[in-house]
Amino acid sequence: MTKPKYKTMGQQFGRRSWAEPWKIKMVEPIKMLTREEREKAILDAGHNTFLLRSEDVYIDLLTDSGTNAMSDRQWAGIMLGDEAYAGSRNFYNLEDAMRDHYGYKYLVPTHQGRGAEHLISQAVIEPGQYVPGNMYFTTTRLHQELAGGTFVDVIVEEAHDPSDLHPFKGNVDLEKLEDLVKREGAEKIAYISLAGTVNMAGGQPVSMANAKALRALGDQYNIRIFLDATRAAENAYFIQQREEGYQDKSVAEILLEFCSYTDGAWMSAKKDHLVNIGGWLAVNDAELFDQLRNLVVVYEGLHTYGGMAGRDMEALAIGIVESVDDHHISSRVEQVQYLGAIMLDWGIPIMQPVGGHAIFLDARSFYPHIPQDQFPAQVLASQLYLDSGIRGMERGIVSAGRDPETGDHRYPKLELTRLAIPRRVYTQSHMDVVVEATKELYDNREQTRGLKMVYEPKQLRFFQGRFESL
Ligand code: P70
Repeated sequence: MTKPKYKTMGQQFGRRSWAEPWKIKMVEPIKMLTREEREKAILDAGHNTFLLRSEDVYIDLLTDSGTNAMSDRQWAGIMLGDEAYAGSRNFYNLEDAMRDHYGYKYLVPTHQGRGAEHLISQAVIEPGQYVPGNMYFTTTRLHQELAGGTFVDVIVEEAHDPSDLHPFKGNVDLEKLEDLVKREGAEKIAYISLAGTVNMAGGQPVSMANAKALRALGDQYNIRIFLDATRAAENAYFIQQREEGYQDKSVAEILLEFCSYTDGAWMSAKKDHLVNIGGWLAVNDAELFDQLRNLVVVYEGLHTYGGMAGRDMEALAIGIVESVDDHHISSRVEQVQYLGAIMLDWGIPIMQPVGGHAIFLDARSFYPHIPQDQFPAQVLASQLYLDSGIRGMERGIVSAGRDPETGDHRYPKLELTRLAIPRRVYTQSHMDVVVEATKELYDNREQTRGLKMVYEPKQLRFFQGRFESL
């Protein structure tokens, strides 16, 4: 017999192959437009991928938020919706699931993550206070600012370097934090804003040791810690894979321990929890809970639905349980790792190490000839759509917005284009198409020119801003 010519993907990586821990029961057809059609679509969208119609997109990597595939059980849960205005049984199922897997005492449901950010910011920030955190997130920081707070970045320095291989680039730099506390006084700190797998840093995790040390510091100065738990299950998986002493613990156990070092959390359930809409806020302090429960009825809905339908809460309760399953989480994160490994192997500049939910293309290295105020990451997102109908998102100077004091652009060190992978939606073949398209752009990068902004909204300008080619 002749030597076999072909290798499976596992063999190419020197391991036994594994496959997704699910099979497909229903499909949603997608199509690729012609180059001319895509050209028209991206011009109509002002080079902003948020303004494209989803029907014009071939592989949609705009976000992993609300774009996940629900399981048959979650869909069955939809039929069990108890649409009572008050006291829906689905709320109690959600409360139980949160307590079992996150361990907080009290739950306030919200329509999505930013609803929860709004409530916690209004409740615990006094105007003039600081909110230190491990890198900003757009909506989180905006709500902190709207409540009169000032966000202060205290993430480790390594997080700002796209090629640094630190395994926990989401960690808080405890020295930076303590300096701020000593300089301003503990009473000027509203709380510590900790995010599990830091979105804007490339989906980088926080170690358990860092969370523990943060707790000690919080106790010493009497400062509370609130967790953005949006992708904390993915954070727990990285701890299991990378941190000494956690290899034999389940993701569920790790998540519970991680949360135990914090005083509460907010959640965009549209990510880890595998639903299309939903969120929550949870705290341990009874008095704070009372305050939040009063606020939620003003802005979201009654405290037993908070803007969600009963059926949404049921799908979410089931999603929480599925999200901490070790087989699920490893296949989810490893799919992202697979895409990243090939990109790195092919010399495409990406943020390293590869995070949990997305590949972040390093637009500065991609287009060194395009200055930051000509929006290289926006250019890259636009070009990727034009080349192959793949939709990503700008995460650079446009996302960073303007400094409220000076009015000038904020110039972030990271100028990234994010390709976020929805959970349980795309296969390995889709990942292969993505990496080949990106390589094509990389090979032809020198011809590409910058953009100018022709329409700029005041808040969160990346959502609706418009651009023209230079
Ligand atoms: C994304 C989405 C949402 C998000 C998050 C973290 C770490 C809170 C939220 C808000 C959607 C998005 C939001 C703003 C700009 C671009 C995209 N992230 N914390 O794609 O939650 O969307 O439910 O209100 O990642 O990363 P929600």
